[in-house]
Amino acid sequence: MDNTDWFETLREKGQGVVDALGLGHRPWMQEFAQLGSVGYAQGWHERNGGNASMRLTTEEVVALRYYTTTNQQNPWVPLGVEVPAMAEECLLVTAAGCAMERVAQDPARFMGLVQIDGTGAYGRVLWGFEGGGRPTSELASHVVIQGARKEASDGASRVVYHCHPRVIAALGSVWPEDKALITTRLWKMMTEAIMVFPEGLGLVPCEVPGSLELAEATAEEARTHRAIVWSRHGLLATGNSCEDAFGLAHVVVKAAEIYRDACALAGGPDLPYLMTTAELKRLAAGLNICLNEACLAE
Ligand code: 2HA
Ligand code: ZN
Repeated sequence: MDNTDWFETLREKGQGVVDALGLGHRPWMQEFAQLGSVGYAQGWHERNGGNASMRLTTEEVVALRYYTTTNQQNPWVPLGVEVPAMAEECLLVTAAGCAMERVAQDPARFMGLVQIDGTGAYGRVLWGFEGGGRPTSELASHVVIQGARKEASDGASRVVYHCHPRVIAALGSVWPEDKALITTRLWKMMTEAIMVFPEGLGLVPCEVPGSLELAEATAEEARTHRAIVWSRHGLLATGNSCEDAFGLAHVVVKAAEIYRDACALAGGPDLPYLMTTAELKRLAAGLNICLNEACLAE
C-alpha cells in the first residue's frame, strides 16, 4: 500500500482521524519544521527572528490535497512582487511572528502552505496558519529567491532558510559592504569554505526588513549565490533540501566565527598570518574548485 492508499483508508474513517495524525508527521514536513529547532539550538532565532520556505514537489502537493480542498476559496492576495518562475508553485512557509523553535511543536499553526497563481504575482493560503496566523513578513523575499534559485539550479533548489546568527550581524560593523572582500576573508579562514561556497557570498546592504527593496536586491544576488548576507540583519541560505540549506548556513557562520576569533586573537582585523590569495588559489586548484572571480579579493 503506498502512502496515498494509506491516506485514502484513513480518510474513509473520517477527516478527524486524518487531522489527528496530522500533516506535521510527514517526514518532509518535520524536516522543514525542525530547521527552526536546530537553528534555535545554535542561537540563531531569538524571539521571532528568522523564517523559512520550501517549494513542494508535485508528490508533496498531492499528499496535501485532503487538507487544501476546503481552502480553495481563499482570496488571492498580491505578493508585492511578480515572479513568473514561481507560477503555480506551492511554498510551505513559516508564520509571521512565530518563534522558530516552536514550529515543530505545532506545524499547522506556525507554518502554512501558500499557492502561487499562474502569473507569479498573487498567492493564497491553502493550509496552515491556524489561529489567525499569516505567512512570514519576508514572504516576498522568499518568493523571489525561490524563483531565482529554481532557475539557476534547473529546478533543484527548494529550500530558503533565513536566520540571525550574531556573528553575521556583528561583522556588519567591522567589515565594509563589499562581497568580494567578505567572501575572500571567509574563504581564507578554513579549507572547507571554498568547497561549500565556491561561488562566494551574496551581499545586500542594510535594508528595511520585510520590504520590497530588500526582496528585489536579494533576488539579484540569488541569481548567482546560494548564500546571501543581509547586512546588519542575518543570513539566507538556500539548498536542494533542508539539510543542504542548513549545512550551508552552518559553514558560513563557522567561517565567520573563525574570522571573529582570529581578529580577537590578533587584537584587530589585521591578521599577521592571513592566508595569501596565491595560497587560496593553490588550494582551490588542488581541490578542482573553480572560485568565482567576482568574489575574489586580496
Ligand atoms: O521573521 O527575521 O527578517 C522575522 C525576521 C525578519
Ligand atoms: Zn530576519
